[in-house]
Amino acid sequence: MSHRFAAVDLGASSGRVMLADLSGGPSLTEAHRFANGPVRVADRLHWDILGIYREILAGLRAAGPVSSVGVDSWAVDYGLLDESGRLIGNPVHYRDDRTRGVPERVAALVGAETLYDVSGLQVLPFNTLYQLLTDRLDGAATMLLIPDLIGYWLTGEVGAEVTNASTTGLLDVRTRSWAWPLIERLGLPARLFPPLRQPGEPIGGLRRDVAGEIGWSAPVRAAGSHDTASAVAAVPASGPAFAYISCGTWSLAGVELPGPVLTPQSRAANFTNEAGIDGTVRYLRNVMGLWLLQECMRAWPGSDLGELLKAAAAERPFAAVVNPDKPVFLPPGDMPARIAAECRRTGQRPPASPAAYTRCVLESLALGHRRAVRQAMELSGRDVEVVHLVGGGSYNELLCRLTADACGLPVVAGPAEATTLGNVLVQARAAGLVSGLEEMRSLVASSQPLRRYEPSGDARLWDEAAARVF
Ligand code: ADP
Ligand code: LRH
Repeated sequence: MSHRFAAVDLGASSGRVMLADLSGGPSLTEAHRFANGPVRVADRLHWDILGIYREILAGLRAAGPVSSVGVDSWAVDYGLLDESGRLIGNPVHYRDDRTRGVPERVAALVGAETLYDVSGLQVLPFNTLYQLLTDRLDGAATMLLIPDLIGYWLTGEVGAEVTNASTTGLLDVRTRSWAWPLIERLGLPARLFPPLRQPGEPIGGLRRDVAGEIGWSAPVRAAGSHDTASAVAAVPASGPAFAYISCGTWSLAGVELPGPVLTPQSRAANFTNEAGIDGTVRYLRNVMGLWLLQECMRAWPGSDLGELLKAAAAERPFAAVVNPDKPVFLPPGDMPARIAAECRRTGQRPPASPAAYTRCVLESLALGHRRAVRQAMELSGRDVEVVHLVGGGSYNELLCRLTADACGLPVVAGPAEATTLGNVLVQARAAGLVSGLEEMRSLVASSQPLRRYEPSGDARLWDEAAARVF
């Protein structure tokens, strides 16, 4: 058997097909990377799902033959299939505002406490259940989350991988099976929800037409198909005393636990209990993430990330900070204007240059990281000695340093491609090449470049800044 595995990793800002060689410590090659993002059509934001699929096929062709293929992507979004298995409509982007008012209506119908007790999920306006309640479901036979939809197109097999299913709001957090009584109470048709599959489970072989198009064939296996589940599986931690921040378009910040925390305090803090690999719970909160900077840069045509970060490092600290998690920052649009408005609203002078905005965004994110890590520790009782920051954000030295200072904890940055590593290591484990989570993590720690940032600076300045925004 070859030790080559392919990961299709679809992030909100870019998709990639990565090739991993596991004959030594995992070594990664990027077979193909392509831009991803929302497409507005009239009053609706979509994903360009067929364009994404075309790029996946191009990536698999470039990768060449492998032992197996795994697919992961961002959570919550889905495609609907009709009776004959054809896609109905074009999947809607989670930043679309079609669910406005729906979480409140559902809470009034079912009770916010009941909802949290069943699913353990934080309330985000785009959770799958809210989206489904706004959708036309009459002609729909099956709902497939994005990685399951791609898996279906590659193999012809339907199913719902459990880590991503846990972001729907319709999975029972205790039993990890579909929450049928809740589904019924919400009036959602049971036929929509396909059988669940576990990370590592075989999905099927590539369809003949797909194999013909890419020039080779291989089995497809379920990865931890929620990108964050794969990323957390590849955090290079040893022992349990760590927090993680999976930092890309979003920052997903929290701790890994053996079971859910469903207390009223946890619900009030809007912490989520998402399903991790091997029955673990990803106890975390969504922090708005580098979306803030991506969206600023869209408003500054020609800007260069490296230059902006260099200039931001020289800017005056704490000139202006915002709560990064304000819902006003969620949709696409003029981000600098929204940040300026938030600064004014909180009695601060808005940043005056792209470098100053960048500084503001990174300090604000560091504050969001600090709040999420501290609350995760408090609410779960878990001790944390180190924060692992993985994902594209781990390249951002200023953000890593600010996060260490804000949290008052060491930050170990990297790997940037943790999601891919988690995806392929779960496949490798299913093939018998790796034993379990612990070995997966130690393989990552010993093979990938990591940087450590010790906390420094005056902690009181962070306390003051936090008091300004939260
Ligand atoms: P996603 O999976 O959500 O698309 P990624 O994990 O790929 O996100 O992270 C993308 C982010 O990583 C970019 O928005 C950017 O801010 C950051 N990033 C990527 N490369 C670099 C780099 N060389 N230096 C600093 N930041 C980087
Ligand atoms: C990160 C992510 C996150 C979800 C969001 C919709 O890519 O999967 O975990 O909350 O996208």
